[in-house]
Amino acid sequence: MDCIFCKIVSRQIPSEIVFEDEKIIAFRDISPAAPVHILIIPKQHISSALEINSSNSSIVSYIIEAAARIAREEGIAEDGFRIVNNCGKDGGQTVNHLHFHLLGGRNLTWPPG
Ligand code: DGP
Repeated sequence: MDCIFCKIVSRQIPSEIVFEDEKIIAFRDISPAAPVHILIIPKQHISSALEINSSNSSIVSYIIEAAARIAREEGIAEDGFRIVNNCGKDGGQTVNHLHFHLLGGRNLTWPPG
Protein backbone atom coordinates (compact mmCIF):
# COMPACT_ATOMS: atom_id res chain seq x y z
CA MET A 1 0.00 0.00 0.00
CA ASP A 2 1.32 3.41 -0.97
CA CYS A 3 0.63 5.29 2.26
CA ILE A 4 3.01 7.99 3.53
CA PHE A 5 2.11 7.39 7.15
CA CYS A 6 2.51 3.60 6.87
CA LYS A 7 5.98 4.39 5.50
CA ILE A 8 6.67 6.59 8.53
CA VAL A 9 5.59 3.68 10.78
CA SER A 10 7.96 1.31 8.94
CA ARG A 11 10.78 3.93 8.87
CA GLN A 12 10.85 4.02 5.06
CA ILE A 13 10.27 7.77 5.47
CA PRO A 14 12.12 9.54 8.30
CA SER A 15 10.25 11.66 10.82
CA GLU A 16 10.83 13.28 14.18
CA ILE A 17 9.12 10.79 16.45
CA VAL A 18 8.08 12.04 19.89
CA PHE A 19 6.28 8.91 21.11
CA GLU A 20 5.83 5.34 19.99
CA ASP A 21 4.41 2.13 21.42
CA GLU A 22 2.94 -1.04 19.95
CA LYS A 23 -0.30 0.66 18.86
CA ILE A 24 0.47 4.25 17.89
CA ILE A 25 3.18 6.62 16.80
CA ALA A 26 3.41 10.41 17.24
CA PHE A 27 5.69 12.60 15.14
CA ARG A 28 6.13 16.28 14.32
CA ASP A 29 4.17 17.60 11.33
CA ILE A 30 6.42 18.39 8.36
CA SER A 31 4.57 21.67 7.86
CA PRO A 32 3.76 22.98 11.34
CA ALA A 33 0.73 25.25 11.76
CA ALA A 34 1.61 26.08 15.37
CA PRO A 35 4.73 26.05 17.57
CA VAL A 36 3.75 22.53 18.66
CA HIS A 37 2.20 20.46 15.85
CA ILE A 38 2.32 16.73 16.31
CA LEU A 39 0.47 14.02 14.41
CA ILE A 40 -0.71 10.97 16.33
CA ILE A 41 -1.65 7.94 14.27
CA PRO A 42 -2.55 4.27 14.74
CA LYS A 43 0.13 1.94 13.39
CA GLN A 44 -2.65 -0.09 11.80
CA HIS A 45 -3.80 1.45 8.52
CA ILE A 46 -7.25 2.99 9.02
CA SER A 47 -8.14 5.34 6.16
CA SER A 48 -10.18 7.91 8.04
CA ALA A 49 -12.65 8.51 10.86
CA LEU A 50 -15.29 7.01 8.55
CA GLU A 51 -13.61 3.62 9.04
CA ILE A 52 -14.00 3.72 12.82
CA ASN A 53 -16.37 1.04 14.09
CA SER A 54 -17.04 -0.94 17.27
CA SER A 55 -14.11 -3.28 16.61
CA ASN A 56 -11.44 -0.57 16.27
CA SER A 57 -12.85 2.48 18.10
CA SER A 58 -10.75 1.91 21.22
CA ILE A 59 -7.77 3.29 19.29
CA VAL A 60 -9.41 6.72 19.31
CA SER A 61 -9.55 7.01 23.10
CA TYR A 62 -6.05 5.55 23.25
CA ILE A 63 -4.83 8.33 20.96
CA ILE A 64 -6.62 11.05 22.96
CA GLU A 65 -4.99 9.76 26.16
CA ALA A 66 -1.60 9.87 24.44
CA ALA A 67 -2.32 13.38 23.13
CA ALA A 68 -2.96 14.62 26.68
CA ARG A 69 0.29 13.05 27.88
CA ILE A 70 2.27 14.51 24.98
CA ALA A 71 0.65 17.93 25.56
CA ARG A 72 1.96 17.89 29.13
CA GLU A 73 5.42 16.81 27.97
CA GLU A 74 5.47 19.55 25.31
CA GLY A 75 4.51 22.18 27.89
CA ILE A 76 1.21 23.19 26.26
CA ALA A 77 -1.23 21.51 28.65
CA GLU A 78 -1.68 24.45 30.99
CA ASP A 79 -2.41 27.10 28.34
CA GLY A 80 -4.47 24.73 26.22
CA PHE A 81 -4.28 22.99 22.90
CA ARG A 82 -6.41 21.56 20.11
CA ILE A 83 -6.85 18.01 18.86
CA VAL A 84 -8.08 17.93 15.25
CA ASN A 85 -9.14 15.18 12.90
CA ASN A 86 -9.74 16.17 9.29
CA CYS A 87 -11.97 13.75 7.39
CA GLY A 88 -12.46 13.68 3.64
CA LYS A 89 -12.10 16.36 0.98
CA ASP A 90 -14.15 19.11 2.57
CA GLY A 91 -12.67 18.29 5.97
CA GLY A 92 -9.20 19.00 4.59
CA GLN A 93 -7.84 15.46 4.84
CA THR A 94 -4.79 15.12 2.59
CA VAL A 95 -3.30 11.87 3.93
CA ASN A 96 -5.64 8.89 3.91
CA HIS A 97 -4.39 7.30 7.12
CA LEU A 98 -6.31 8.26 10.26
CA HIS A 99 -4.42 10.94 12.18
CA PHE A 100 -5.05 13.45 14.91
CA HIS A 101 -3.29 16.80 14.92
CA LEU A 102 -2.14 18.03 18.34
CA LEU A 103 -1.70 21.80 18.05
CA GLY A 104 -0.60 24.31 20.65
CA GLY A 105 1.88 26.93 21.72
CA ARG A 106 -0.16 29.88 20.47
CA ASN A 107 -3.70 31.17 20.73
CA LEU A 108 -5.66 29.16 18.15
CA THR A 109 -8.50 31.00 16.49
CA TRP A 110 -12.02 29.70 16.03
CA PRO A 111 -13.81 28.96 13.76
CA PRO A 112 -11.17 27.32 11.56
CA GLY A 113 -10.92 28.44 7.95
P1 DGP B 1 -4.38 16.42 6.91
O1 DGP B 1 -4.44 17.63 6.05
O2 DGP B 1 -5.32 16.49 8.10
O3 DGP B 1 -4.55 15.15 6.12
O4 DGP B 1 -2.94 16.42 7.54
C1 DGP B 1 -1.83 15.79 6.96
C2 DGP B 1 -0.62 16.37 7.61
O5 DGP B 1 0.46 15.51 7.34
C3 DGP B 1 -0.22 17.75 7.09
O6 DGP B 1 -0.30 18.69 8.14
C4 DGP B 1 1.22 17.59 6.65
C5 DGP B 1 1.63 16.26 7.25
N1 DGP B 1 2.56 15.48 6.44
C6 DGP B 1 2.38 15.09 5.15
N2 DGP B 1 3.43 14.36 4.73
C7 DGP B 1 4.27 14.27 5.79
C8 DGP B 1 5.54 13.63 5.97
O7 DGP B 1 6.09 12.98 5.10
N3 DGP B 1 6.11 13.76 7.21
C9 DGP B 1 5.51 14.47 8.22
N4 DGP B 1 6.17 14.54 9.38
N5 DGP B 1 4.33 15.07 8.07
C10 DGP B 1 3.72 14.97 6.87
